[in-house]
Amino acid sequence: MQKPLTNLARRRLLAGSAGALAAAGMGATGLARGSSATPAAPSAAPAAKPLPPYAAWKDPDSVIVHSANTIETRRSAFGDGVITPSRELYVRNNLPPPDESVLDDRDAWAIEIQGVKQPRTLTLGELKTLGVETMATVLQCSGNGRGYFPHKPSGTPWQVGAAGCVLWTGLPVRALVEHLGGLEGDPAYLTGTGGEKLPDGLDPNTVVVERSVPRDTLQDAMLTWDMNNEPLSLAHGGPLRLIVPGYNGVNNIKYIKRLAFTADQSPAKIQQTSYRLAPLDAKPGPEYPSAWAMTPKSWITAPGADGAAVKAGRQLVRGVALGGIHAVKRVDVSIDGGKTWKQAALVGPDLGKYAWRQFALAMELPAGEHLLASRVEDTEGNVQVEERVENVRGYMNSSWRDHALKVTVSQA
Ligand SMILES: Nc1nc2c(c(=O)[nH]1)N[C@H]1C(S)=C(S)[C@@H](COP(=O)(O)O)O[C@H]1N2
Ligand SMILES: [Mo]
Repeated sequence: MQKPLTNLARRRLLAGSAGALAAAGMGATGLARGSSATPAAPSAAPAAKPLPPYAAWKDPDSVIVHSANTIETRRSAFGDGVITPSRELYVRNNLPPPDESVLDDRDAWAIEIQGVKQPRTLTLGELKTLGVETMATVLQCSGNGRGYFPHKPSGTPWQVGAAGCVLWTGLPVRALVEHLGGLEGDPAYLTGTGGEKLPDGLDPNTVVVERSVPRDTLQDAMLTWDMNNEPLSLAHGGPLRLIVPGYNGVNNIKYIKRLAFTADQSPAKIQQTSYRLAPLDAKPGPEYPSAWAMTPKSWITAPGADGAAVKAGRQLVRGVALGGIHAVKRVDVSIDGGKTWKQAALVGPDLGKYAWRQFALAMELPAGEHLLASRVEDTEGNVQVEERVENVRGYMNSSWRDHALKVTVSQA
């Protein structure tokens, strides 16, 4: 069956070379970034990168392929539903994923559990007999919004789309711990280890994806095997993935092969020096805060995202808002770059404090340029920050100013 052209695809066809720019991730979204962004010459526009084989099932119109291991959702793709469709969800791999064959017999996947009274290795098949729960969480890379840091940190220049709201089904970690007799002693951390094959000849600690988070996250953490009502794909960590709700993406270990309750944080580089919020002139190290809990953040998704045309008149200003580790309380919207604000309605079902909320507000938009911004407040009174917290690697950008959307409204 022929797929109807999405607005985006149609616009690209019409736009010609501008479409090629957009497809290469340098189009309207890049231009909307702010005054520092300069458009690339159309003649120099590289072709859109193809989706890598393990993610070939993603919707090419909804994503920006930065590299084989970094794929971002377009701002305009965050659409009507509260859950981000799997085919539109971003992908981030620090290492190439394991071989597709790990999905041949999912229930045979084994995970070692340590730091409990009865440490042992369990198969996914056994985990499935111990309990089940479904939960919605925001999955967001700590580098989401890095593209708005003026010092151009190394790493993928994500805009808004290294994030999504996802439904997970799996076993609550607290049920697993109970089943294994409880914690051994008083461990400070929960440490998860990824099951990728590590390159030969390197110290494993320099490459392994192993992250430690505070022990008490076990209360809400889950070992998941199903995402958005489908068996977990290889791209997103199948057969088995740790979800630490409210915590930055990197702590949500894919292909998890070991879950340990430990006295110390992992010695891996990804724990000790990467994902640390160090000042601009500093060398990141364990003395700086780790990219753990997410902070309140929201962004506008319509109208005018990715260069979509906007006509003067009544428009529904829409977006998504997350609280991090606390629920969203309210969202305010501005169409004048933050001079004046109006409270938006929270719409869609409330899927719990770790999910994001959609918001909408009908506004009269006159012709001309407008800077659309949104600002979320959580139930503890924490308000989304106006300015980014500068840090050398460009992590955790929650600035409402950086994420504001510049739209040019034409005469109706
Ligand atoms: N085993 C493993 N887990 C991992 C990673 C990885 O490279 N290997 N990347 C992390 C990072 S940095 C992020 S942002 C998320 C991305 O999840 P996604 O690809 O399902 O969107 O997974 C995290 N878990
Ligand atoms: Mo990430």
